[in-house]
Parts: sequence; C-alpha cells; structure tokens
Amino acid sequence: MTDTNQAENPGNTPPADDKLALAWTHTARFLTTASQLDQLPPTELPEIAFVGRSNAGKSTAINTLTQQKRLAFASKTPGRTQHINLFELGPKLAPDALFADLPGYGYAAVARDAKVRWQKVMADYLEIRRSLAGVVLMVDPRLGFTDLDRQLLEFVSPRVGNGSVKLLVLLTKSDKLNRREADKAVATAQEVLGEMTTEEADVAVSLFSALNKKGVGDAACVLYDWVRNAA
Ligand SMILES: Nc1nc2c(ncn2[C@@H]2O[C@H](COP(=O)(O)OP(=O)(O)OP(=O)(O)O)[C@@H](O)[C@H]2O)c(=O)[nH]1
Ligand SMILES: [Mg+2]
Repeated sequence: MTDTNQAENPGNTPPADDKLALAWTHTARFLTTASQLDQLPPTELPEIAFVGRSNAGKSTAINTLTQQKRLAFASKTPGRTQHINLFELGPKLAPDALFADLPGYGYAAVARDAKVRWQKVMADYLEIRRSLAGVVLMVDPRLGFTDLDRQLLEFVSPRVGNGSVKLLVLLTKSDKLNRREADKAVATAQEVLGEMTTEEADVAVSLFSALNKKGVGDAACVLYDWVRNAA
C-alpha cells in the first residue's frame, strides 16, 4: 500500500505531475444521471467511482478535483446525491474516462429498508460495472470507517485483490484535524486496508481537504495514473 506522499509507480509510465493531472481532471463535464443501474450507459471507458458515507464530501471532492464550482451537487443536507451522476473526462472527441458520483450511504435519517436497498444497489454496481477501473472511498476520519464502509471494502476486495480495480481512500475534511490526529487517521486507515493488500493490489491512502486543498494534486495524479495505465 502506498501513502501517496511517497507513492511508487509500479506501472510503466512515470508518475504524472500535478499540473498535467489537474488539467485532465478539469476537462470533466456532465454526461448523464441514472436512478437505476440499468439506466447506466454501456461504456468501454475506465470508470472511477466516488463512494462513501453520506456527507463525507464526495460531491465536493469532485468539484475540487475538477476545479469546477458546481459540477456535482454538494450540500449541507446529507443524502443530497440520490442518483448516480456520470462525468466524462478527456478530449471531447476522444473521452478517456468517467467519474461516477454515487449516492452516500448510512445517513441515520434514511429508513432501514432504504439503507438495505442502497446496499444492494452498491453491491450490484460494483459487481456488474465491468468498466470500473477504480474506487475512491471517501472517509471522514473524525467518524472513522463505518460498518457500511467496511462492507463496501468487502464487496470490492476480490477485484482490488486481483488488481482489476484500484483503490484510493481519501480521508476527507482534513482541515479539521491537527497534525497528530491526521497522522493517526492515516495510520488507522493503513491498518484497515492492510487486510486487503496483496501483491497485485493498488491501494493508496491520502489526507484530503477541499477547504485548504491538501491532497488535491496528489489525488488527481493517482486518478490520472490509473487511467493512463488502464489505456
Ligand atoms: N471543512 C470541510 N468541509 C467539507 C469538505 N468537503 C466537504 N465539506 C462539507 O461537507 C458537507 C457535505 O459535502 P458533500 O460533498 O455534499 O458530501 P457527499 O458525500 O456528496 O454527500 P451525499 O451526496 O449526501 O452522499 C458540505 O457541507 C461540504 O461543504 C472539506 O474538505 N472541509
Ligand atoms: Mg453528494
């Protein structure tokens, strides 16, 4: 597993620099929205899914990474993202990747059967979306890994374990942590992920803040490398 600050690059291309990677993420534009899995367009493009607890900061992270104010809808009200929103990246005539903003799970006010339903959608998405190239799991380190985060990791672990899906865990809202808390959050995350790390697995952890932009360039580089190495 890598801490992106000292990331090695096992692929054949040298690591991307921030500027190039951020220019690429900036090309993101809205493609489509789906309320059901069978409405997702078939695609050959490598897809990167942003997943995590409701309110963890998924939509905000997409806006920050793409340097666009309102590409994905972010909100103070948890549960804002109800559909799967797809964004296309790369040259307009030759798109090279998709970002998927997924609805958050585990918000307390959501009824139990809605939660169960969502778990099923999530599991099915991760199972059937063969074009899935990477998962960005957003975890608020002040809340830690929840049961649903761990379940999600279990759903993806076969594909992460064999290297067909890459995983980046972003510890969000890191602007709210002091240095000691931030170090501890990274260590805890590495421990949780250690369980699913194999020879083939490409798993990284990074602190992230949309507010002070910590980890934004690093995260963009990781995603850019995934897509370049998938091509
Ligand atoms: N301090 C701080 N607040 C953040 C950061 N990122 C997101 N937030 C706030 O967290 C709240 C939730 O952000 P969203 O991006 O809407 O969260 P989400 O994960 O998309 O939530 P759902 O769509 O409900 O699943 C908003 O009030 C954001 O302003 C961050 O890096 N720092
Ligand atoms: Mg959202």
